[in-house]
Amino acid sequence: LQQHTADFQFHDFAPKSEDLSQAIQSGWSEKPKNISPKFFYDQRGSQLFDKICQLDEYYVTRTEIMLLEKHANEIAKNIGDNSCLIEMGSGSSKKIRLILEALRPALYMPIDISREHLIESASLLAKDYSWLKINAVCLDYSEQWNLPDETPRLNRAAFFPGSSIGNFHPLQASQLLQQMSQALGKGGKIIIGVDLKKPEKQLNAAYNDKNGITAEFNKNLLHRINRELFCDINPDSFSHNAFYSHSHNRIEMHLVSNQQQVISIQGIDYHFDKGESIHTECSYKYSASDFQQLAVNSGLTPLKCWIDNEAKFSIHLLEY
Ligand code: AVJ
Repeated sequence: LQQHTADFQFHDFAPKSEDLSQAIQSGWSEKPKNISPKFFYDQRGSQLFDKICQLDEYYVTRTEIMLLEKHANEIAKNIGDNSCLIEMGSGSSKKIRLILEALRPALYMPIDISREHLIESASLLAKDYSWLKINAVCLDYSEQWNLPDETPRLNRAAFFPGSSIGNFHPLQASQLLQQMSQALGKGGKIIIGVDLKKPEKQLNAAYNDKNGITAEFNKNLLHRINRELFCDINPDSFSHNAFYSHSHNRIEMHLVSNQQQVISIQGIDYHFDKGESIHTECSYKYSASDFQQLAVNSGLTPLKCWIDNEAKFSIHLLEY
C-alpha cells in the first residue's frame, strides 16, 4: 500500500485515531450535548457529503470550482515557480487538479487524517501526473502539527478549500491559520475557500435540501454509532434541524430527539428530553472583510480575494 519511490513519499505522524466513544463521553455530558463534525466522515458519511456537493441547493462546491477554473492561473502566478503545494485535507480531486495543472509545483504535499483516503487519492494523482513529486503526510491538522523536517523551503503554499475553516469557531479558526503560518514559514501563502454571508433563505435551503440528503448525512452519525459501538439507537427517533443563527454568523446543525429516551452507549446512559438536541455542526459564514480581519488578527496579510458574480463564495490569498 505504501509506495516509497523517489516520486511518491509517505510520511506517517500516526494521528491518534479519532475516538468516537471518547467524543461521545465528553460531548454528551455537556449541555447542550455536542460532538465534533469530523465524526460525520466515515465511509458512508463521505459518500453522502459527495452527494451534498452535487445538490442544487448546495452552491458551495460548484461555485468554488467555477472560481478556480477562472482564476487558477492568476493564483499560480501569485505563488510563483518552484513551489511546494500543501493540501489541507485531501478532498475533491477536481479542485486540486485545477491548481496542480496551473501551478505545476515542484512538490505536492497532501495532508489528511485518513491514511487510506490519503494514499488512495494521492495514488490516483500520481498515475495521471507523471511529472508530479508527491510527499503524502498523515496527520490531524486540528491538533498541533508540523511538516516533516526534510520539507524543502521552496515557495510554500497551503491550499485549504471547501470552507472547511467554517467548521471552526472563529478563535480556533485563527489558531489554525497561525498553525498553518508556522508550518509554512515567513513568506508562505495560504489559498483558502470561505463561504460568504448571504440571505438567510439561501443558507437555510443549502442545509435543508428537499431530497433530505443533508438530513441523512446528519443522521449518519447515529448509524455510525450503532455500527462502531454496537448500539441500537433508532435514528428515526431523531430529526434533522439546521438553521442560520444571526447572532453567531453560522449555520447550526442539530439532531433533535423526538421523544424522551435513554440511550445506552458502552455502559453509560444518556438521557434525552423530548426536543433535546445534539449539536453536530457549526458552519461559520464570513463577509470578505470579516475574513480579512480574521487573517490580519492571525498575523497574515490578505493579498487577493476572488468572489463570484452572485457573491456566494470567496477564495482568499493570504501571506505570512
Ligand atoms: C465541509 C464543513 C464546508 O459546512 O457546508 C455540508 C459540511 N454540512 N452540509 C459545510 C456540510 C452540511 C460543509 N463543510
